[in-house]
Amino acid sequence: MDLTQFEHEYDPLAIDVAALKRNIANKLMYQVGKDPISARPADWLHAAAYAVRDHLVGRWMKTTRAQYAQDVKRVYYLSMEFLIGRAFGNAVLALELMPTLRQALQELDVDVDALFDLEPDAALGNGGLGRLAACFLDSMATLAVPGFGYGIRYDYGMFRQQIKDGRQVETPDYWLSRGNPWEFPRPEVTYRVRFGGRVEESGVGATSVVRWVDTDDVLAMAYDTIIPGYGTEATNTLRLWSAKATEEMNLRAFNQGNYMGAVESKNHSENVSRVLYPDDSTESGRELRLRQEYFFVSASVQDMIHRYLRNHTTFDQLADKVSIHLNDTHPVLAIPELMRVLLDEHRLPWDTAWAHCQKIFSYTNHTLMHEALETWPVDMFGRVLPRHLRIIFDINARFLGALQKTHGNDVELLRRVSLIDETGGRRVRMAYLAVVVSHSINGVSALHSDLMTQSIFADFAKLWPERFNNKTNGITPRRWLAHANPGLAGLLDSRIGKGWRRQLDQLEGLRGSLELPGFLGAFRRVKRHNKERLAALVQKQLGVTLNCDALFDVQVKRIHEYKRQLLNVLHVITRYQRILANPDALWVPRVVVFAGKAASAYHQAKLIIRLINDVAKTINNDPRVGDKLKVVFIPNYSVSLAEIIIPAADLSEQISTAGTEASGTGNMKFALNGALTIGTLDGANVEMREHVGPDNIFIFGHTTPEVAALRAKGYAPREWVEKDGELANVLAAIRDGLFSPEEPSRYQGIIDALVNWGDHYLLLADYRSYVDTQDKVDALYRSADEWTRKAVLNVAGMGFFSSDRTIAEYAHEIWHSTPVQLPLHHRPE
Ligand code: 4GP
Repeated sequence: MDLTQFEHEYDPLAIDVAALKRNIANKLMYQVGKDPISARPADWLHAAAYAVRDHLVGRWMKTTRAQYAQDVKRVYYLSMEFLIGRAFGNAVLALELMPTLRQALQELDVDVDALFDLEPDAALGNGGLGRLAACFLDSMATLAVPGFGYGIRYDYGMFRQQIKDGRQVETPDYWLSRGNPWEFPRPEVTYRVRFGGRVEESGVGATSVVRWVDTDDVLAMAYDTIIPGYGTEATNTLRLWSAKATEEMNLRAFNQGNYMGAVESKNHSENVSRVLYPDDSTESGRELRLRQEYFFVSASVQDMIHRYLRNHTTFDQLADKVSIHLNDTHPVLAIPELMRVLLDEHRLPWDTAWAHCQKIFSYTNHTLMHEALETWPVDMFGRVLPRHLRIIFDINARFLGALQKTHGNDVELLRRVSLIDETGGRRVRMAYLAVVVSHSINGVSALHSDLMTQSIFADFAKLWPERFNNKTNGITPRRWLAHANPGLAGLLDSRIGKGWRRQLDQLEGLRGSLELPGFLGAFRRVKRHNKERLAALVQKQLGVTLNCDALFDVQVKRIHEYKRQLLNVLHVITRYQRILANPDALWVPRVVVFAGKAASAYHQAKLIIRLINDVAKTINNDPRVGDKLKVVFIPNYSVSLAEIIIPAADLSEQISTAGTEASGTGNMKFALNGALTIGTLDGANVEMREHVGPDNIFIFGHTTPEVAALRAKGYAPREWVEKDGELANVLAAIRDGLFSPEEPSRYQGIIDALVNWGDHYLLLADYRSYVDTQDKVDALYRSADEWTRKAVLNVAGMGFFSSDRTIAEYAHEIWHSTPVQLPLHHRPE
């Protein structure tokens, strides 16, 4: 291969196969400590990762130096979750190193694709919120927005999901067991994080001194990961905190021979960064979550203040140099923490500290679900963070006092907006705290941002309308197209050039290819190839053979009642019953793919997983059905699995009850990869319809106002069953144990939820419209060119949904940050 054709703008070594090969061999010997003769694939993975990482380090230092020299404003993105997935392929892509790497490894007799597959996912997140944070880091680096991601380096990420006898079984995900070549441990960057104790106050008024004493401390140690930008030398840093005990062990206990006791307190304090989701069904689990939240924001606030003070001697410019973005409410403790640091440690007056905070903080809401809005019992809060509780009470008193002045003694209003919920046990309302302080509060799609100001934050939106805004989510085209779908990426390059990776709007140019002879066929061949890739995975993991001529109908996302995987199942059963009733009709063959995890204590979601698996087993083994319908549940949904599944989809299921899905980002990934959407007018589907054109998306079901109206007039699910014989048959099949003959009543809980307990998410009300729309899907799929044309138009219309667009909006309108200027690199002659 002639590698000189790969012009490389920044890194002349990137096309030097011999140098890379030498570097990999060196890393294997001197860093991994292995002889090539005995090296296992995992050793090669590490050696290659270290060699590739070297190429990033130069860019990283250059960016950091430029950031200091230009004294840029930094954006600190605080998030409990960063669902970044694998780092290797992403780094190789950013460095445009693939051809060189491939050849170097080939010459070393190592299979590069097998190496990529060995890397564990960094599953430091659960779903959309964490994955959005990862896409944002990628876009911030690509746009050279000087940013830091701050989060927790969980020892155990999102659990590993196994399916045993159709049921979800959770096992720990010890993703670090083989070490992580992408992180730089920074033992010298360690901060003390305090818990508990009590508050002492001396003096009065402006001279009063508050001390937080007798605390129980943990150390937070930094681990840094480089976030490469694409098509730029700019990088950013993801800094994750790991808990270390303040004392390695209790020496006295050790000397007395009490070895377990000697390390007990160490283990206890280090628990704070152990797991992503502590069990929230117990008081101690909930308290651990509160401790985690404080742990990481305290370390992060200390770190950013430390960095600021390296360039400044007063706090006057703090708000010009620091933006803190709160990714949902989990990091909201950063507010009282920054107040504490400024008041208690740097002795700023309250009003000055407060004014800084109001300019520094901004907040994104990601869900309207009431149960997801965090509140903490005042008792627990006061026990764990007594100083912060005082600060929150002070903020609240000033806020309510000011409100009284402007709005009179409207007791109802004061009660509704207070930072302390006094109904039942007293609780601190974290979302309200975020809203009272932040200068910007945004939702994540046009619809969600509207609903947010009409529902959960209605009072505040009246008080401060100027603070509320929308920033529709986006996804990074690097990972979700260039990396995940090399076939489509190659086709796009040949049609519209390579610029779409940074300017996703250029996809518009595809419209001009629609009439080109051979283009639709080429597009279909790419899809076919991706379907074969997925079918091979399914064959290997589940032993189910898929027909790649079938329409691949895919729903992958967390399992949750509002996302309505169950509605999808109702359609699958409908189709099954229709096939049995009329086996010789010309069916459009379908493969229905599910994947997703249910929270471990979410009984109903786990029951849905089991039903999917039981239905799959029944249908897949029914000889009357054959290739006409197959159903698979692929275990352990993850970023790397999504990278295989999404490019293979023909149909994307985005079927949440209107008004419940804040945005969705899976919807964008599918359309970008040439799937048609079947969806409700919910979240970002609404905007997707505008961008891809209403003729190129299958919309069904009640709209948000219709949902509200239906509920208001008294929704009676039973009536919907009574008027729809097909629906009644489907429910009867579930109820009578057709899919669980060994335990016919297994799914009574599902029937109850739908028919007897009010069908909260209106599945039955949307069933008919959904099934009829699925018929339209079949009809279109029969006409291959028509289908493909619409699929292409979906790709063409997705420019708006790049996270680069989203981040550019955040940077301009919320953070007011400017990109770091990187001096141009001159290639040696
Ligand atoms: C998710 C929302 O459910 C999803 O609609 C949205 O696209 C995503 O955030 C990113 O904004 N919320 C969560 C969560 O993941 O944990 O609340």
